[in-house]
Amino acid sequence: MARRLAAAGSPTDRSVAIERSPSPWWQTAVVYQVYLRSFADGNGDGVGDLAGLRSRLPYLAWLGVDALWINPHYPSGGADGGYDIVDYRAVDPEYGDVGDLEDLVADARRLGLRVVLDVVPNHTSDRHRWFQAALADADSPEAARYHFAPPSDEPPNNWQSLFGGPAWSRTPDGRWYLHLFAPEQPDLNWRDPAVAADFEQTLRFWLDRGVSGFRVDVAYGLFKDAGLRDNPGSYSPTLFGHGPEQAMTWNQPEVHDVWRQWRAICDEYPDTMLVGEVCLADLEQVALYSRPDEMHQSFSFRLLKSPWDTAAFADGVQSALDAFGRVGAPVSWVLGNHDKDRQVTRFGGGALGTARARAAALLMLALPGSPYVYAGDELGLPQATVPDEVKRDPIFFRSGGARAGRDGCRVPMPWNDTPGVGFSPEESADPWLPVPSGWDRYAVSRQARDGGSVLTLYRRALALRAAHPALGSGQATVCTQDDVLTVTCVSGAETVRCVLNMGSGTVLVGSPGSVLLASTTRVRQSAGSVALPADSAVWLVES
Ligand code: TEU
Ligand code: CA
Repeated sequence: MARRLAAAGSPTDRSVAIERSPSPWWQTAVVYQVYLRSFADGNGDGVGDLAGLRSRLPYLAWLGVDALWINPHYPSGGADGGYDIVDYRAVDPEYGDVGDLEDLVADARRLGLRVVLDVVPNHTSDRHRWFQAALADADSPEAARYHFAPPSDEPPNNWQSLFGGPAWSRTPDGRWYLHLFAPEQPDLNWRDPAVAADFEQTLRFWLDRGVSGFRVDVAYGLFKDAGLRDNPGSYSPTLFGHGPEQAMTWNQPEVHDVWRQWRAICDEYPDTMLVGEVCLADLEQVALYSRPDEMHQSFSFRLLKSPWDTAAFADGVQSALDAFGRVGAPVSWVLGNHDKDRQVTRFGGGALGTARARAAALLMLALPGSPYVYAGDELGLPQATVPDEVKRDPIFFRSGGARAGRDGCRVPMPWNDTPGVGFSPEESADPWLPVPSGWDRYAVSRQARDGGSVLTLYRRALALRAAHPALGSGQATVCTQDDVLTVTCVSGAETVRCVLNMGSGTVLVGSPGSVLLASTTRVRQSAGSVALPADSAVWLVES
């Protein structure tokens, strides 16, 4: 009942409702994103798997996160890191089987961790039995579940694939079919009711196995303009996502009914949730996907896509608080994921990038809502250099090498300082992507015993976040002064300020209360003020 109350009213009503009854877990959950292929290899074939992940669950509990989201674990054609799914109700044999997933969920639960799966409803693999049947027979019911057009010289419209090139390819018999991503990822036609019916079965299949919900891939897609008309403009990677230039391809109003249906299904399973990947430029539009009867959350990618700039960060925080506040949904904060260069590298690399990533982590973990931590960000991993010969990302290939692709944030996790960094058992096959040399310096085993490591900072921050309601579930106010961004978080009698110095010199913060946590050891507190060096952040508590 708490959710209904929480969702119904204004942001103010919501806080009243939360105080009346314990809030649903997902409103403030710290969710750890596991890139399964690169997390931990249990059986020594060089590929991360469910057994490996299961063996590392105690690490996640020790770290202090609340839930994990696992990137696609399904049998896949392997064209896009698992996002080309062949069978939605199975586990890729490389990763284990359905029993392993059930065991993972059970172990996780015992450790107080929830498991969220990835689901990919916009497109299937070209090897999916539906697409195979559609290729074999243009008049089959399966053909109606995709977007086919009869043979002709030109593709049906001007749409472009997000991975480069036209969004239309030809079948062996000359028909066109639509793929907004790789040609191996044909788009489903959600105007065919058989598609929705099948996904309902998929959701129930996994919910019946105890998972706590789904991260929904390309949730802004699914429906296309009914007439498949030309887009008014071509896609330019605008700062925050797609806009009106792509009006025919994305964000069709019909898609919201799908989320209402999925929400109704989740409502039958207590304590489950949906988080949507909605890559639209307009955050107000993104938030509409998390109205009270739709998905519980939709990612706010503003901070992920902001440069190290005070105004951009302040706007990233404030606009998300405003947009999601208006619909009564928590903000899901994202600083890193499997599609984007690592923070340390984005923010300048080396010691500078690391200092900034540490400071950004304190900002994100202070904010009210549900932060997502991408595996390896808690180790301060930089973007890895992956040699072209071993790259896997279709973005690299389809751009003819012009775009580096996403492999550099998908290399194996370093667990210890042995030569193989403990990703696989000893004497195993080579890992599927090479471990960069020197990666052992980031290993969990080293950082866990280093009081100054990024890992120790995350662990302390998560423990404090759990202990202080102002952190993660307060009312937040944002203000900037020159290059200093301050977020004041209030819960009951407690106030915690997160002060982030994005400028190039030390600043003095007045009437600070006391330092709860700082992103650097170079913070100095004296009577009445705190000296905060460039590229650092601090949590200050007043009570
Ligand atoms: O990404 C969807 C998406 O919109 C992409 O444009 C994303 O922003 C891009 O990869 C950034 O470079 C999702 C998944 O997160 C991604 O890994 C998949 O490749 C994609 O869907 C297709 O399923
Ligand atoms: Ca393996």
